[in-house]
Amino acid sequence: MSTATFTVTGMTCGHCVSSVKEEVSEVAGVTGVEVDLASGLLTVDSDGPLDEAKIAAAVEEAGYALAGQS
Ligand SMILES: [Cu+2]
Repeated sequence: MSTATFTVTGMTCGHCVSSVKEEVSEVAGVTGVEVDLASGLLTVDSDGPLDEAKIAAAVEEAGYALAGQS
């Protein structure tokens, strides 16, 4: 199990947080997702190495942008 932290831009409210959580949760291997609205931090737990491109795609699917891994 590993944990990676990313920065997401564009989230403004709790609904945004829910959308990001929902999409990122669907990425293969992801076992847990936490989003902090104030800081824009996205914390992803996974049971194997994470494909950052897939996380970025999921965040974009929700309507936001991945600013990078932190
Ligand atoms: Cu919102």
